[in-house]
Amino acid sequence: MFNWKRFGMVAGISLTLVAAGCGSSEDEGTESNGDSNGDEAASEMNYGEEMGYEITGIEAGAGVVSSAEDAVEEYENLSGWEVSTSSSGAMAAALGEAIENEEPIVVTGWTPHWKFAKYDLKYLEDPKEVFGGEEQIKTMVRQGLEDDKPNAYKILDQFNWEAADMEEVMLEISDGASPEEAAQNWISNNQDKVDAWTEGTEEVDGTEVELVLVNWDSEIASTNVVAEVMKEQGFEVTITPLDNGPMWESVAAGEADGMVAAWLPGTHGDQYEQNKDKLEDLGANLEGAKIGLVVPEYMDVDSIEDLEAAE
Ligand code: PBE
Repeated sequence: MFNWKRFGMVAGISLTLVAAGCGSSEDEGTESNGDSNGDEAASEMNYGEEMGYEITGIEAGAGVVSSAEDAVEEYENLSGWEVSTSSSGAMAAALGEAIENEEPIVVTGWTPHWKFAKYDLKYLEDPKEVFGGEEQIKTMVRQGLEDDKPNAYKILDQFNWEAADMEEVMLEISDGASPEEAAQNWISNNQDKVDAWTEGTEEVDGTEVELVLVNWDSEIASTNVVAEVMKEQGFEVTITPLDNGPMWESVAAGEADGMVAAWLPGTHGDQYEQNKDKLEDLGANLEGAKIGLVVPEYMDVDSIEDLEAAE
């Protein structure tokens, strides 16, 4: 089957690349004025101006975007900066383009993510701790799921893996595999882990389960792995993509059965507070997650405080 969605995406990215290519020839002209050589030129460069004082964000509802907006408020040197919003895919494309042209870029980033395996990147230090510390990714289900669909509940409860596992799936998807395909490959190479998730459950005959997610690369990986495992157990699984707020609300309202995409305590702290009384927290499915501002290694900045305010 021809994959129109992917074709559209690739075509979109190539067009953007062409556009970026045109833009950067002008920039190069400016840069090659004077004796620009290596490090000296880099430290003299005002990265902020070159980036239009823009932090390249992702979906508007993402926690990392609100934290970036808080950072703009809290750090004096970010006065005049803005956080642009688009999508995780557009952010990744912008990052790839900037790296190809060795241009500066600041993105809202997170771990686990395939970008760290593909590119040399670093988190900017965050002395004011606006982005918080290490986080867990937790599983949340609707109230009543345990009684209605005990086997689905138990698999979701027992789902638990490591950052390296998630990264493996994400990387394969970013290299072009479909989420289902990447999930199935991971499952067949990690049958021991999967067996622990289905332990003590019985197969079912077409019981419907609806999982919700936001189309963040990390959650596409985890949700598809859980869905494929459930399908192997006889469930009919639907995955519904939503924005962050609606993802939480749909589980709290009992419209969806569950999600494996709750980043806590910081990133989704507000959504958790608003919905916690109406959903069931099944605990962490992954430890050691993190969010922050991420830049290419070649940029001569180490801390958020090294960025320059807009004049
Ligand atoms: N993320 C990925 C999400 C949570 C998972 C870090 C982009 C967010 O910022 O809300």
